[in-house]
Amino acid sequence: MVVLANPVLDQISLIKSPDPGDYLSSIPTIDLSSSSSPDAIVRACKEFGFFKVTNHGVSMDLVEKLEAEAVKFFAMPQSEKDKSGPSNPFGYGSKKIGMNGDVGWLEYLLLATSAEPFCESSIAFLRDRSSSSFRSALYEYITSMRKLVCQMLELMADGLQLKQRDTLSKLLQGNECDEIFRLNHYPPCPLLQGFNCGLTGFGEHTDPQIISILRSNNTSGLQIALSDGRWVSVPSDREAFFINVGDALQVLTNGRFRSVKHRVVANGLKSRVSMIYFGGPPLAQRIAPLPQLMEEGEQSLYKDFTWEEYKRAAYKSRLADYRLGPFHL
Ligand code: GA4
Repeated sequence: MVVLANPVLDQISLIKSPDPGDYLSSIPTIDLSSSSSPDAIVRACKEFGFFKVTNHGVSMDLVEKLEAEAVKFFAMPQSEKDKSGPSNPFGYGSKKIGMNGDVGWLEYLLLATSAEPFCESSIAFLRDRSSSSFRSALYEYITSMRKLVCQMLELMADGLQLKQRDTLSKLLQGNECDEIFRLNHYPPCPLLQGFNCGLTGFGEHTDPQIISILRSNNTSGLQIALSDGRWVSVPSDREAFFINVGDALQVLTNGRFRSVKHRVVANGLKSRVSMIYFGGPPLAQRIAPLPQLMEEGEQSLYKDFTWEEYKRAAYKSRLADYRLGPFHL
């Protein structure tokens, strides 16, 4: 057993470093400019619940602008960042994830972004006059994520041969949507040097929402679980976006799409910064398999529930729990 003599690290579990062969070499890549993407997207959602998109049309200048703002935020003195915390569940948080005892080697800013303007937020940093460049970069970024999410959900609907292209995308439209944005900073952990292991940055979990869009700097760390349970590392790509199918989309497709289990391993040497957009429906939205998808005689695998019911249950769970378990029929 590896023992790292540091009380801060006591509660955070170690993860064995991947062998070179454990890198996901053929990560499903969806070229949004290609006409074959509806089929490819559906295949990736069924097999992995995960893929990356290229030619997405989101300006790299915008991505870099927001990333630079995030780096500035995390570089502020601890006492300044603490003014926006502790996260409950929104705001600045460090090491504690959620409210049920999960910990990881990271600090983060978790924001509910459906309610604008951001300067009216309850989070001190977002209200601050000096954060206007952060707010405008955030606003622009969120606007492009909404567009991208819509484009992808329409491609999924095409690939699933749904008559109405907006069957899925309309679930994420309007002010009532439950949209969350997360900035994560995984600082390097020099104590790990020389050990063949990494520290849990963000422990294994599935995302509760419909879909998530992740972008990270050029630092590896993201791992996904394949359907046989094997963990593989995802090579970083700062120009692409990585997409996760969430629990709600697994239910909407009656289990055809797979909500992907993923985790982040912190790096010994390099800082990792990621920005994640989570698309959730309005709280009152009923989450149930789409009738248009069901084949003759096919039964729903899940009990009927609303997004609000699922979210409430999710916030009572531990990160690694199988949250859909209690909703299975
Ligand atoms: C996982 C996906 C998103 O990051 C998140 C997380 C949320 C939180 O950090 O507050 C949760 C986690 C996530 C699922 C179970 C609960 C809630 C932490 C936790 C232990 C913002 C989300 O929506 O669900």
